[in-house]
Amino acid sequence: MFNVLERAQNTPMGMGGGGGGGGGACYVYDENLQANANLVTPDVTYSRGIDMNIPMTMDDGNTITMWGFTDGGGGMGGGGTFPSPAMRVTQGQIVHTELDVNMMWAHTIHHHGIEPSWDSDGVGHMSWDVQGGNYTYQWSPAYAGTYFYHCHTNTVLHAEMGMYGGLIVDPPEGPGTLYSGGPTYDAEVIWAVDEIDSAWHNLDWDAGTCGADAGLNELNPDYFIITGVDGAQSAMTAPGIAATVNVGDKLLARYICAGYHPQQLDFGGLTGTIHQSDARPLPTPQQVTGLRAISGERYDIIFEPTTPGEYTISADIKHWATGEVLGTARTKITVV
Ligand SMILES: [Cu+2]
Repeated sequence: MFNVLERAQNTPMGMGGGGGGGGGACYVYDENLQANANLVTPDVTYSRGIDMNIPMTMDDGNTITMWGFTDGGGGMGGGGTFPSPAMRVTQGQIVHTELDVNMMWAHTIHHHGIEPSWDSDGVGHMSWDVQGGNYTYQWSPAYAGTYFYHCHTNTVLHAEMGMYGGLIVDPPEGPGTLYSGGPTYDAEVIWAVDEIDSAWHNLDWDAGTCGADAGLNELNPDYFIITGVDGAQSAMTAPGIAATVNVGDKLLARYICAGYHPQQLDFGGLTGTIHQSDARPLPTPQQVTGLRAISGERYDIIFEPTTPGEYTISADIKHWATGEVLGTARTKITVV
């Protein structure tokens, strides 16, 4: 274990380009990382490394540094994306997620909404923080639907920095059916709506754990994004976020509230049907023209538009206490 008091006196290390260094860390974790003792032969394996220097160019021309996971390979070699590469598995499969953290800073993977045993839950301090080594998480999704995975070390910061990716669980019927025996769809989009406070993006990986006030109780976002794309303008046309469908097509929107402040969605004149909340079917599907969500929630919404046109989907990010609209991210459904 680190000596917290001693380390708190050290000068925090700047992240710089994401390379080298270490030490000065206040985040306390068990350095005696042990292998997962309960592994069986998996049906699917994902490999994830760490990249803490992912440039994201905003519509205003500014570039923000994001953190994220790579699709295979560990260490400092780059290759990460924001959001991190999605995982897509079939209900009931046994899945291994191999996390390689070949660096001085700790990270984990928590598969949000999946219910594994404690040693595969990836919650820092509760199960292993992974640093300078690798760890294999084992999980098996019991319910089809929309999930996401994220780092759970110094979570307030690491999730805000972008360390998350989509996680889709298909029913045995495969893609095109939301859940077993449930509704079908012809096309799908992922809307992971998030806010970014660019002032946080110069902080050290353990900011807020050194006793001083790092300001992590104040999230003052200046960018509002959808699935890693600036929601000011770019998300209006980004593939996989914006969609063009025919009248009568069924478009599934997999919506993830990936930010911290509550979000108010408006479907711009379209009516959607909420079939699932947090990957569980609603007893009665709900027809809505928008919805409100809080951090970590997911909704599976199917649109079956009847009238050609362009429909702007907007997400207002509202201050958690005051309700003030801090900003809006937008995308578009075009019906032809
Ligand atoms: Cu992390």
